[in-house]
Amino acid sequence: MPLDQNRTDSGVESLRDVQVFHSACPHDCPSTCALEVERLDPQTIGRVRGASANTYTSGVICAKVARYAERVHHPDRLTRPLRRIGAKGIGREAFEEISWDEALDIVANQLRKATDLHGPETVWPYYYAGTMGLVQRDGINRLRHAMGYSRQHSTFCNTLADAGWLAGTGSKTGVDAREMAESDLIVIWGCNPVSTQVNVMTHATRARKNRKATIVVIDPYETASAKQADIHLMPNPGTDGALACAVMHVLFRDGYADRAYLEKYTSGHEELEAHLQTRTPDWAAAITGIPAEEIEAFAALYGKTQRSYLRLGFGFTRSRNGAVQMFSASCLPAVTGAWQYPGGGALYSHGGIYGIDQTVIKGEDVMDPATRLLDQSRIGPILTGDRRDLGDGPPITALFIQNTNPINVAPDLGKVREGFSRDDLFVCVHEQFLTETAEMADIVLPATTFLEHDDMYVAGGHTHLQVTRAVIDPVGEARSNHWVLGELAKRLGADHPGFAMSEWELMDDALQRSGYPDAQSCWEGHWEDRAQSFDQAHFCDGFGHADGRFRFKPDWAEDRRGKHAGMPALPGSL
Ligand SMILES: Nc1nc2c(c(=O)[nH]1)N[C@H]1C(S)=C(S)[C@@H](COP(=O)(O)OP(=O)(O)OC[C@H]3O[C@@H](n4cnc5c(=O)[nH]c(N)nc54)[C@H](O)[C@@H]3O)O[C@H]1N2
Ligand SMILES: Nc1nc2c(c(=O)[nH]1)N[C@H]1C(S)=C(S)[C@@H](COP(=O)(O)OP(=O)(O)OC[C@H]3O[C@@H](n4cnc5c(=O)[nH]c(N)nc54)[C@H](O)[C@@H]3O)O[C@H]1N2
Ligand code: SF4
Ligand SMILES: [Mo]
Repeated sequence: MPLDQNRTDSGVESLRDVQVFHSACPHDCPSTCALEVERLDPQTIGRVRGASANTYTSGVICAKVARYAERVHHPDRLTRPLRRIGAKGIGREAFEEISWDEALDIVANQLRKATDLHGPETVWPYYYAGTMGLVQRDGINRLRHAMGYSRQHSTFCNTLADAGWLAGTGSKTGVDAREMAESDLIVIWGCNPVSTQVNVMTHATRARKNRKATIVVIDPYETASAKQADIHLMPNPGTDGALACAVMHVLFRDGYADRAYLEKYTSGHEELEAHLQTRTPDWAAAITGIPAEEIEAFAALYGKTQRSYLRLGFGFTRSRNGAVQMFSASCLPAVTGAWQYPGGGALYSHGGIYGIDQTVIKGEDVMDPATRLLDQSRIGPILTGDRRDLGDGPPITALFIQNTNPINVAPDLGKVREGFSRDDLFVCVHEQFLTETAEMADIVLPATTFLEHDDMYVAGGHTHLQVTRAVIDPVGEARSNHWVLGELAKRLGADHPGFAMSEWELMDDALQRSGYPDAQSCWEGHWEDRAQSFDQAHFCDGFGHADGRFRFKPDWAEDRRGKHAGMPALPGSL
C-alpha cells in the first residue's frame, strides 16, 4: 500500500529528510523485535534499528535484521511471476516470466483440475512461519476451509514444547522476561539466545549487572550463549528429564522443597517424591554424562536461590522425547516454590496471553472438521503416497505453498525431494526468493516482505501486540499473501467475506472482537503491552488446569491432537 509521505501522526517520525517508521520483525523468533525502519524514498529502506522505547527490545536487534535492506533490495528477489519450462531443481534458467493474470489463471485451473479428478482433499495448501504476521501467515487457511482442501497439523516447531509445558502448568504463559532483571539465578535451558533471540541476553545481563546474578546454560554444545554463562551443564541430547529428576531428588533430600507450596499449588507431589528416591545424581550422571558433583552443585544453587528464573527454549524438544524433557524441566520451580518470588519462576512462551480471535482471518467459521488433517512434518511420506498419512483419502496432487521451504526444513528430506520430483504433482510456491522448494515449483509467485505489506504480530518472548503498515511500495511486482489468496478465491469461487476485506479490515475485525483498540490506534501507539499481573504471571492465582494445580502427574491424553500412549506418568527421560 503506498504511504502518505506527509503523515504526521505518531506512527511515523521525521528525521531530517529520512522518515522513520515503526515496524515489527516478522521472523519466527520469540523476540518479535519492535523496529524503527528508515525510509529513504517510497521504494527504498535504509537502516533498521531496534526501538529503544520498547522495554523488551530495548534498542537491540540481531545482525541479520539490522542489515535487512540487503534482503529487501537484493538482486535475487523474485519480482515477477514465473512459469517453469525446464527441469525441476536447476535454478532460474528453468523459468520464464509471465504476467500475474496468466500465473493466477494457471494455478486456479490446476487446483480445479486436481479437484475434479480426485476431490478437494487432493489439494494441500501448505505453510509455516516465514512471516509470523497473523493475517499474512494464517490467511491461507481461509482458502483451505472455503474449498474443503486437506487441513494441516503444524508440527515443525512448538508441538512438543507446547505439550510438555502445558502438561504441568496448563497455561502457555509465564513470568515476564523483563523480570529477569530482578533474578539472582537465570537458567537458559535448551535455547541458544545469543544466536536465536538476542534480547534474552539483554535482560539476563541486567540481572548480572544489578544483582550479580549467576547465569547457567544447559546445552549439549558449547554454544555462543554457553560461552557467556557462569556455569555450563552439558547433558547428552534428550536426557534433560534425568537431569531434572536428579536435581529434584536433591531438592527434596536436602530440604529445599517448599512443602507448603507443594500442598497448596501442586498435585502428585507425594508420588513424585517417591519416584525420585532412586533418581540420584549418580543415576543421572550415567544417563546425562554430567558428573554427579556438577548436578549436586547446580541443585544446591537452585535450591538456595528463591529468585531463580528458567528460560526454557526449543532445543531440548528437538528429540523424540522432547515433550517429557520440557515437562520435567518445568517441574523445578513448582518444587522450590520459586514461582512466588519476583524474578522467580519460568518462561517458555507468552503465546497464551493474547486471545486474538482469528475466526475470519482463518475462515474457521466454514471449516469442516471431518476434512482430512495431514501432518506437515510428514510431507515426505505424504507426497510419496504413505497410506499411514493419506488414510483412504486421495493422493496429494496439488500443493499451494506460502511462507515455508520444506525441501530444507521438513524431516525425511530424501522423501521430501522424491515427492516434489513427481511428474503428476502440481506445485505453486509464493516466495521472496527462488528457494530450494520454489525451484521445484511449476509456478512461482513473488511475495512482499513485511516492509511492503500490513500486518500484526504477537510474541512468544514478550507481551506486546504490534500492528504495522507497509513502509515502502512492493518491490517489482511482488504481492502479499493476502492479495494472492483473494485473487485465487475469485477464480476458484471460494466464498468467504474475509476475501473481500483488506488486511487492515481483517485486523480491525480481529482486534475489536478480542477486546483490543482498533488497528489504527494500535499502530499509532506502536505496541500494546498485554503483560499479566504479577499474580497471574506467577500462577499465584493458580495454574491453568481446572483445579488450579501444577501437575507432577500429567494427563497426556488431554492434548487430543497427539498420540500419548507410552508417555511416562511422572518426570524423567523416556
Ligand atoms: N534440520 C532442522 N530442521 C528444522 C529446524 C532445525 O532446527 N533443524 N527447525 C524447525 C523449526 S523450529 C521451524 S520453525 C522450521 C522453519 O521452517 P520455515 O517456516 O520453512 O522457515 P523460514 O525460513 O522461517 O521461512 C520460510 C520461507 O518463508 C518466506 N517468507 C517470508 N515472509 C514471507 C511472506 O510474507 N510471504 C511468503 N509467501 N513467503 C514469505 C521466506 O523467504 C522463507 O524462504 O524449520 C524446522 N526445521
Ligand atoms: N538466527 C536464527 N535465529 C532463529 C532461527 C533461525 O533459523 N536463525 N529460528 C527461529 C525459530 S523457528 C526457533 S523455533 C527458535 C529456536 O531457538 P532456540 O529455542 O534457541 O532452539 P534451538 O536453536 O533449536 O536449540 C537451542 C539449543 O538447544 C540445544 N539442544 C539440542 N538438543 C538438546 C537437548 O536435548 N537438551 C538441551 N538442554 N539442549 C539441547 C542445541 O545445542 C541448541 O544450542 O529460534 C528462532 N531464531
Ligand atoms: S532478534 Fe529475532 S525478532 Fe529480533 S530482529 Fe532478529 S530475528 Fe527479528
Ligand atoms: Mo521454530
